[in-house]
Amino acid sequence: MTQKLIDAITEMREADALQITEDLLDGGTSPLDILEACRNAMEVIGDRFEAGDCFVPELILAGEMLNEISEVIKPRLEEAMASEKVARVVIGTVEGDIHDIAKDIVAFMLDINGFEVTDLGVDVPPQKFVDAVKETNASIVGLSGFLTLAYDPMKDTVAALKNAGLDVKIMVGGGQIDEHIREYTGADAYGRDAMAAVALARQWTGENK
Ligand code: B12
Repeated sequence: MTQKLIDAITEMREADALQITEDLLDGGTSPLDILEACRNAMEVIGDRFEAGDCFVPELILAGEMLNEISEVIKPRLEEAMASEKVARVVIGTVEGDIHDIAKDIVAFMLDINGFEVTDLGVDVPPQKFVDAVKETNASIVGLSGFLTLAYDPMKDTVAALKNAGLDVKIMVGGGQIDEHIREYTGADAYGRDAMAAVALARQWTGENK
């Protein structure tokens, strides 16, 4: 059923993708299945990009389509999920890195699962994370990064948060990040995907819904 949506996204048919999303929701398809279809579509586009079969404008358009689809499904997901916020999370893509499609999905999933999310955007310097944690009193920080060049800014951000004496749990994730890199950065945990981020946040807040 969701194959039509995957096709519309990968064929860059923006209006169709939105219409199909509405139709799927009206037909009873779960918003989570729609998110999974978006992830599959992004995988196809990522493979094409790496094979030289599509280019930067397509990647940017795909990112915009995913944002629009997220906006359409968000109200439906919120209806089904808890509305009371359980804890505060600060998230961002670390300094030097502008990949935000995946970070947006993680922020979105945390949000609809009851976490109050402050999204600092992309290319975020360490001090900005420190300031945001102080301002929001967040107990969890999520660092996203896709570039090899993001490892050091991630490490610097973890160090800045620790040096500021803040009592936060830090999770890292993104394309190239794994347990090895987590250890290098000094973060508390690595999450493979948005559901892992939600599971970690729940574990850290004692929330086991
Ligand atoms: C889309 C894309 C872009 C887009 C980004 C658009 C956007 N708005 O984000 C654009 C075109 C802008 C771009 C630019 C560049 N890119 Co690029 N890009 C990609 C691509 C194709 C897909 C990444 C993506 O969004 N995947 C979709 C997401 C949804 O998939 P996902 O990873 O499964 O998502 C989950 C996890 O990542 C996890 N997660 C993510 N963050 C977090 C955080 C936490 C806390 C947790 C727990 C989990 C978590 O949860 C997500 C949701 O489930 C990848 C290749 C690839 N296949 O990964 C290259 C790739 C990441 N890019 C790459 C490069 C080199 C660049 C450029 C330097 C290219 C250039 N020469 O200009 C620039 C970087 C500029 C910069 N300073 O950042 C390289 C990185 C190589 C490296 N080792 O450093 C890659 C791997 C391509 C390649 N093979 O060469 N890119």
